[in-house]
Amino acid sequence: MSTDKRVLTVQDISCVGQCSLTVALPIISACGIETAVLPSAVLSTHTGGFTGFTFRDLTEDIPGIVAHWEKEKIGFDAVYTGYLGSKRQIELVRDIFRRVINKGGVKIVDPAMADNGKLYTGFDMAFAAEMGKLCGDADITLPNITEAAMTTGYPYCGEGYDEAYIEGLMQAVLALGAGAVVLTGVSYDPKQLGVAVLKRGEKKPAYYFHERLPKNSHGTGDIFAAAFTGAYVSGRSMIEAARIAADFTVAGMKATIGDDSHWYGTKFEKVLPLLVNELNK
Ligand code: PXL
Repeated sequence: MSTDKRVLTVQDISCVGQCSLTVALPIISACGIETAVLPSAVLSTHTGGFTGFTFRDLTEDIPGIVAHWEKEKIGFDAVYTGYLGSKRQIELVRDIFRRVINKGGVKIVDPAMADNGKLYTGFDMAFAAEMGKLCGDADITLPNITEAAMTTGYPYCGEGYDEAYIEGLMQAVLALGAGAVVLTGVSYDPKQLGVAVLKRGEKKPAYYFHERLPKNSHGTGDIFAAAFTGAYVSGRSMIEAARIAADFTVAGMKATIGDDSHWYGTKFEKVLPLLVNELNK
């Protein structure tokens, strides 16, 4: 029997915008992993800055797709979910977790719905609460600070926080039921930004910090989550996968800074060889 891993990723396809599936498919594939997709919606662009985008909801296609996979005995070693369009889609993803994951398979949930204290266009707090349930089903969930606060009801306090706040926030995510939390966008020093990893049963998170760049770019959460999934499924530990994914994301941001016409995305394609080389070490 093959020992190669197969990952399913469930999220929208934004035709233009370097996010969600147009990021996950190339990045996880570059990690040498077979990547199956379940597009939850088709949008002409992402919703972060474009106006007038189209949105075709594919919710009604999901049950038939999953039933077919079950009939064909198709299973996955990991399911990684990102942006989802509705509460109903979240329910269907929870059902996917119960039906098509191989024994020992991993559930990775990026609750891609908010940043900088604000929900993305089209979401409300009822959606955030439903996303909290999906995070609770996950073996590993990858929120930023805003998403962690909104899915748990923990207070959001912007930039002025300390280690006790971050550790309390991470414990609140674990209390949803998740096996581990990988929190992005953590900073205790204006020059550095990083990731904190806390597993159920542990008191203190492990941290990985990298330089903070002067400008953010769009889609970095999706790039980080896809690279984390690729590295973790390739056999790296959580903190190693977080380091590899963070370094890759920063390299993509560096390739983007300076091109103001590229406000809508991050040029991760330019730095894919770095990720491949790192995983081949
Ligand atoms: O990058 C997250 C994301 C994914 N999908 C869609 C989005 C966004 C963020 O804005 O709009 C459709």
